[in-house]
This record gives sequence, structure tokens and C-alpha cells, in this order.
Amino acid sequence: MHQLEDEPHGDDTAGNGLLSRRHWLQLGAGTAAAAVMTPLLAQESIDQEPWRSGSGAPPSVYGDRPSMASLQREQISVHPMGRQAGASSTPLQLLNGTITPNGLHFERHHSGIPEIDPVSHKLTVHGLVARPLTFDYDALLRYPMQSRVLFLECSGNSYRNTLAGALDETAGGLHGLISSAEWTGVPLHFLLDEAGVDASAQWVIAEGADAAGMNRSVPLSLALNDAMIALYQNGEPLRRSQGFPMRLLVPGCEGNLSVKWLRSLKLLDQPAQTREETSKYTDLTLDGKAAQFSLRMQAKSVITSPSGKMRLGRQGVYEISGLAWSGNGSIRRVEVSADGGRSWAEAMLQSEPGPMRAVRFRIPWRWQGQPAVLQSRAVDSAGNVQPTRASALANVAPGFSYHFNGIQSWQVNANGSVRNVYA
Ligand SMILES: Nc1nc2c(c(=O)[nH]1)N[C@H]1C(S)=C(S)[C@@H](COP(=O)(O)O)O[C@H]1N2
Ligand SMILES: [Mo]
Repeated sequence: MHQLEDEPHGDDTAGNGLLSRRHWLQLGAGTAAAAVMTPLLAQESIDQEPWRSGSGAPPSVYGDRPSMASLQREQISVHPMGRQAGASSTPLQLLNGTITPNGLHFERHHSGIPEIDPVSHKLTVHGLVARPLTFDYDALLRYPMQSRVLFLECSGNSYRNTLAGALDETAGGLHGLISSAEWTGVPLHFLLDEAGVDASAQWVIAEGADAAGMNRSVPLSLALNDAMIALYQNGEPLRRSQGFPMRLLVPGCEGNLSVKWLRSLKLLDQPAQTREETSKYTDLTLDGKAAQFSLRMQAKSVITSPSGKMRLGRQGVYEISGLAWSGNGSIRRVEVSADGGRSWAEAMLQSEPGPMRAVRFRIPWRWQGQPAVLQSRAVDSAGNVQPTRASALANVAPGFSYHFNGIQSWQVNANGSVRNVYA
């Protein structure tokens, strides 16, 4: 958490200390107000730091994170069938910017991470096509590729906030089944065009080569217009846990559609009604009906700093910062409240908004020891506004928790501690 400075008021833009962006523009202006908090005045002679007393480590084969930074995924679900069937989440509160480092991309595996030999792995395109085709890794590497920065979110993300009591968890523990990467790979339509899709085909059934053989039905329009076979993740070959050697990516849709370790694409005239689109990932409503194929992830945001389990130190101006995304397009704006939703101020978007891409938002906030409830609300390019927790749950059958996008509330107490609450 960055604490900035103490200084006179006058920039308030919404209740309980939210400040306008003007507050920050002044920081660079050379006025007295420009003093960003300087914790210590420099001394005449600087002490000799211990790490300067000898030479450092030699160049390494593969870079490592600093051992002082305790960057690790949180293991969020212990599955009754064993840890292989669980998930781990991105520690959102420890990161900044918008890209997730590969080693911290969230994981969700139905049957663990297979060890796949890229030389013998094959991808077959078959079913309602003129020519069934098989592609190996080498063949795919020769196709024209595209790179796209995309978020990937599990439809079970944030389900913990659907439970009856608010858990005292971190931002990553509650919402870390979302990550972002620059994915590089082959637009799927190249392979489908080559196989010659039959006019009767409406769906593509994608299947993985893991022991679960996880499979999902993807509407043909999405497969032709937007999906890709990803081969690289942030510049390097996919991580094993992300589907090495190849995975399907269906931008903006629930993570389950992005089948990892992809081995088969079968064209059909109807969905396959697999386990993952019937007994799982469906939305049961209060009238007893379940909606299938709620594929697009809805507008959502989360403040990552200050956030759950953090503690504010001295009083002063802090930067509230977080992530926002939507599977309906791009993020148009993000609003922030410090008074539990009574008043809102528009945050700055500090990264390029783009389709199916998470943005980083920031806004200055003056904390003078007063209790506060911090919230953020995303608005996407289709005009969807992120709902409150209560309205997001209003029509949901108890115990059904997929696709939850209710507003997160962080309570800041007078002693500076920050906790998840339902406001
Ligand atoms: N073959 C296969 N593909 C899969 C899964 C799986 O278990 N097996 N899990 C799915 C689910 S539920 C999600 S949310 C995403 C998670 O992708 P990640 O582990 O790369 O974050 O992969 C999807 N693709
Ligand atoms: Mo998922």
C-alpha cells in the first residue's frame, strides 16, 4: 500500500475522503503540495549496505522472484477427490499493473496437471467437417499467430462471497481465480477453415488430454470469430499448469471453456451436454430452472489495495487501486466509494482499456482514522453496471454460486485493519 502525504483539503470528490485526480496532478507541479511522503531525510553519509560487501550471484539459467517477496498462490480449495482436483488463486493483493506473472496464474485442474510430450501430442479436428485433420505441435508453430492480452476467469471465482458469513480473506483468496496474460497462438478459424466446416455444424466440442478428459461445447460463432489455440503465455511456451503444449482460449467467457491440453475439436450440430455444462457451471434460479451456457463473464471489479487482511499505518493519503474486467467488451469506467455506496467518484483507468482485458484503476483517498467501507463498481462498454452483492444474489437458488459478480466491500476500521464485509 502506498501512503502519499498529509496536506490540506479541498480536493474531495465523494464522501469520506475520496479525492479528485487533480490531487495527483499537483504532485508533479513543484508546489508545496508536491511533496510525496518522504519517510526519512537523507543523511550526510550513507551507511554501507551489507549486500555491497562482495559480488553477487552469477547469471542464472531461469530468473527467480526475490526471496524477500513472499509471492505465492493461495490454495483455495481442497477437493474431496484430492488436491489434484482443486484450485489455486492469484495473490491479487501482492501484484500491480494488469499482467499476471506466469508462475502466479491461477490454476483449476479437474484431474491434476498432466506431463505431456509435445512431440507425440496431437490435436484432431473432426466431426461435421469435409476433411478431418490432425495437427501436431510443430505444425501449429508454423501457422500465422496473434497476440492478445486477455483475462481468464473461472466462473466459480468470488463464490466465497456468496456464502452466508463474510470470510476474513485476502483479495486473492476471495477473487483470485482471475489472471491476465498476453496469449500468443493460432486463431482457431485457420484450422476450422482448413478442415472445411459443414453447413450443419453449430457447435465445437473441445476436449482435453488430461485424465479428466474435460470437454465443453463452444458455439461455432465464438470458435470462428474469437477463439484461439494458445501456444505462448507472456512470451514463453505455456506453463504445464496452463495447458502445455496447447490450450483453447475463448476470450471473455468462463474459464472452463478454455480447454487445456487440447486434443480434440469435434464439430456437431448441437451441444454435447457434457458434465461441465449440465451438472456444473449452470445457474439455478429461485423458480427451480437452471440456465445453461451463461458463457460471458459479467462486469466485475475488486479493490486490491487496501484490501482484506492489510493494515493501514499512519493517517494520510492512500492510493486505492484495483482491477476491473468484463466479458462483454471493455471497461468503460470504474467508480469507487469510501462510504459503503452512498457516494461514488470516478477512478482513473491507468492501462489501455481493451476488449476482454482487465484494467487497473486508481484513486487517491484521505484516511484520517475514520472507519470506512471501500467499494468499487465496474461499468462496461455494453453499459452493464456491476451489481451490489444483494442484487447479484437476488434470484439465485441457495448454494448456487457460479458467475457471481457482486460488489466487494472492504471495511477499514479505526485501527487501520481491513476486512471483508457484506454491506
Ligand atoms: N483439460 C482441462 N481443461 C481445463 C480444465 C481442466 O481441468 N482440464 N479446467 C478448466 C477450468 S474450470 C478453468 S477455470 C480453466 C483454468 O485455467 P488455468 O488453470 O490456466 O487458470 O481451465 C479450464 N480448462
Ligand atoms: Mo473454472
